Amino acid sequence: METFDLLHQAVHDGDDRKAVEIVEGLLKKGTDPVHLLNQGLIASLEKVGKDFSDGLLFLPEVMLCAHAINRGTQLLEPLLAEAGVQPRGSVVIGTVKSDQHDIGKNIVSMMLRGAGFRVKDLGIDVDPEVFVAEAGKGEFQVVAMSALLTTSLPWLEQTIQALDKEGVRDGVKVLVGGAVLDADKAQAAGADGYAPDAARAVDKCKELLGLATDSPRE
Ligand code: B1M
Repeated sequence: METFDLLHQAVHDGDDRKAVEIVEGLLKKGTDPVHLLNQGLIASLEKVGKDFSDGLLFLPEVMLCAHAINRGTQLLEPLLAEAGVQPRGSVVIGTVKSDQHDIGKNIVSMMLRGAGFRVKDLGIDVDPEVFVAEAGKGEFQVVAMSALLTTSLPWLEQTIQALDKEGVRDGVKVLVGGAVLDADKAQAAGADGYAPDAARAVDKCKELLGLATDSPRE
C-alpha cells in the first residue's frame, strides 16, 4: 500500500494513534506538510464523509475518524502557519441559545477543521449577541449554527435577525444544521445554507465560499 493509503485506512478505521504515527513518520521523512494535509488528511475525509452519508459508517465511527483527522491536523498546524499557508476559510460555530446538544456541532467542527477550515467553537446555549459580536470582528466568513430542539428554532431565527439588524451580515454567510431543521425551515429562517450532516456541512461551506467541492453528495 502507498503511504497515503495507509493514512487513509488509519483515519477510516478511526485509529488516531496510527494516524499520528504515520503523519509523524512522513514529516520526519521530509514530506511537504501542505501535500500531507491535502492528499493525506483532507483526502481521507472524502471516503469517510461518503461512507457516512451512504450509511456505511455510523456516528461513533465517524467521531473516531474525525478525531484521528484532527490529531493529524494538529501536528501540521504549526508547520502550515510557518509556511504561511492560509486556512481555506474561517468559521465561527455554536449551538443556539437554550439548546445544550453539542455532539452534532462538535462533529461538524471537527470535519471542518479536518477539511482545512479554521474553526472557533463558541460552545452551547450561545446568545444571539455573542454570535453578533463574533461576526462583527470581520475574522469569519461563515457563521455556523446548530439547533436540535423545536424550542430552540426561534432562537436560531432571532440570531439571524440580530445579525441582519446589527449590520454584520455583509461579508458573512450563515450556515445552519441540526435535527430540527430542513432546507425549507433553514431558508425561512433566513440562512444562506443548510446541511443535513457533517460531511455535507463541509461541502456547503466550500460552496458558500466559492471553493471547489469534491464529489457532491446527494
Ligand atoms: Co435531547 N432531544 N433533549 N438530549 N436528544 C433530542 C434532540 C430529541 C429529538 C429526543 C426525542 O424526544 N426524541 C428531543 C427534541 C425534540 C424536539 O424538540 N423536536 C430532545 C429533547 C426534548 C431534549 C430535552 C428537552 C429533554 C428534557 O430535558 N426533557 C433536553 C433539552 C436540553 C437542552 O438542550 N436545553 C435534552 C437533553 C439531552 C441530553 C443533554 C441528555 C443529550 C445531549 C448531550 C449532548 O449533546 N452533549 C441529549 C441527546 C443525546 C439527544 C438525542 C438522543 C441525540 C442527539 C444527538 O447528539 N444526535 C436526540 C434524539 C435523537 O436524535 N435520536 C435528542 C447525534 C448527532 C450527531 O446528531 O445533533 O442531529 P445531530 O447532528 C447531525 C446533524 O443534525 C448535522 O450534522 C450532525 C452530524 O451528522 N448537524 C449540522 C448538526 N448541527 C449542524 C450544524 C450545521 C450543519 C449540520 O451547520 C452549522
